[in-house]
Amino acid sequence: MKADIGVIGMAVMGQNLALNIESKGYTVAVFNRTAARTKEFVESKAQGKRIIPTYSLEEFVDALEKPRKILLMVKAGAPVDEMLEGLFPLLERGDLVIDGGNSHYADTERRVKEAEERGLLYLGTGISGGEYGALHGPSIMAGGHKEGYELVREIFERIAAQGPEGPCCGYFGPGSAGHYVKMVHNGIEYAIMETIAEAYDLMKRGLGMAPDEMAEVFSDWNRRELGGYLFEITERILRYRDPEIGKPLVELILDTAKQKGTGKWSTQSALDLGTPAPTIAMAVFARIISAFKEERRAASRVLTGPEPSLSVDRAEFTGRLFGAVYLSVVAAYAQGLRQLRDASAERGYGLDLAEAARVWMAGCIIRSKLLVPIRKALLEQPDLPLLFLAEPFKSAWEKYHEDLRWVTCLAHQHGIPTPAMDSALTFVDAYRCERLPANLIQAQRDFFGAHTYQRVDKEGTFHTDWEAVA
Ligand code: NBP
Repeated sequence: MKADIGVIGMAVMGQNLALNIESKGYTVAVFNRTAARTKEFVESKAQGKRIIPTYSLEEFVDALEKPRKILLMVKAGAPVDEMLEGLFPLLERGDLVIDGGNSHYADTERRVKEAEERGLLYLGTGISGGEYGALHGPSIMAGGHKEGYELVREIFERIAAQGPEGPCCGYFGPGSAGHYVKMVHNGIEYAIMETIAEAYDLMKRGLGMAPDEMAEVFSDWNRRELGGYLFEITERILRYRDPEIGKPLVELILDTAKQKGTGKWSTQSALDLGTPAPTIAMAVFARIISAFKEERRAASRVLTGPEPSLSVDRAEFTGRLFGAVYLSVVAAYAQGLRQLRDASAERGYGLDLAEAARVWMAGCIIRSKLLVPIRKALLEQPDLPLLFLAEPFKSAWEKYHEDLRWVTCLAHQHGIPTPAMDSALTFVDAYRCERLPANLIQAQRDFFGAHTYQRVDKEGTFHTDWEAVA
């Protein structure tokens, strides 16, 4: 019996995706560079299942029904190229390779072309939801050869998380469109996580709240329009106690966060495109600063600042913190979606942003109740420049912007850093400002570099000999 699909890479994601696909009635061939891992997987988790272990690439390719469908779940970067180098020569015209890892979109663009030159089909596919999602229903963002997507559409639709508006998988466009959407998804994820961390810091250091008390606040927010995966897990994390010590585990965790790449790539691409994604960027920088633990420890003894404790009414503060967090989270989606819009225009992806919102509704880290009104706004106005211009976000800005100002102002007065919330506020304040001080910047550029400027009172390009006049 030949397999319907093959999975290469038997680490966490590959194993769970193979089990998910098998559970939907398909036969799956599996292969891993290190044979012991395949053996262990098959013996521990795949007994009695339609899973065919293979121990060479030739055996793996032979085990597959034609046209072959191969899902690659190996570490992003050079391992993908190494695997493709061995795999491509064994495949036949019309076979499909799907890279389901977090590959950089530029690598995917190159690999799609390499596959095409060999008559093969290729899909660069972002898969979100981590280990749990891979097994029970991930969110799948595919891009590359459309015919390739049609070959696996049925499998993807069956293994994906089932959202309120259909299975959370979709085809986003040619080339690297799928991996680009997944990268920006991760950028949004960074910004929401940083916003939540700032809210936690304000409640903990500012109000002196205990983890259980903060969990109650997150529980309340979860029941409201902010509810979503990251808020749910935060509530659970805050309630979790270390079984040995009995203390909240979160307080025992070292405060240095890693940033593996996709948040950084998302920001790098935003800079290249000239699209504003400051809240996502600040979230990446916040993690970078957190990693300077020793320097921070030393600086904390040298650089003074105000006491973090806030003398405010707790209920009023947490009430207004909701508004600040709400607007910051909307800013994260607004910036990410704007980046997708600009990338699509520049790279010819033809992205459907409402479809991205639909695919993010379940199975992924940024799933949120907010995606329902976000999708509605994008369906009504597919070329919407920024979420804040559409309802219900326009009204939310009016309702909550004073809360965001009040919360960040208090944070500044008490020396508690809130880079994501600050950037969300200044981003919208700059976006809604008809006249920014960039006129002075243009004058400075013209002064020192003769870069010229345009005027508001007449047409043309101008240069002034500022030294002569001054
Ligand atoms: P890892 O990213 O940890 O990669 C381990 C796998 O890559 C193993 O199967 C390993 O084989 C294989 N591999 C390596 Br390392 N170098 C190789 C090479 N040169 N040739 C062939 N195979 C090689 O696995 P993962 O955490 O399951 O993630 C897989 C992909 O999915 C990654 O791109 C990841 O970024 C992405 N992703 C992960 C998550 C998550 O929650 N973990 C979520 C979403 C996306 P070996 O056993 O022989 O060393």
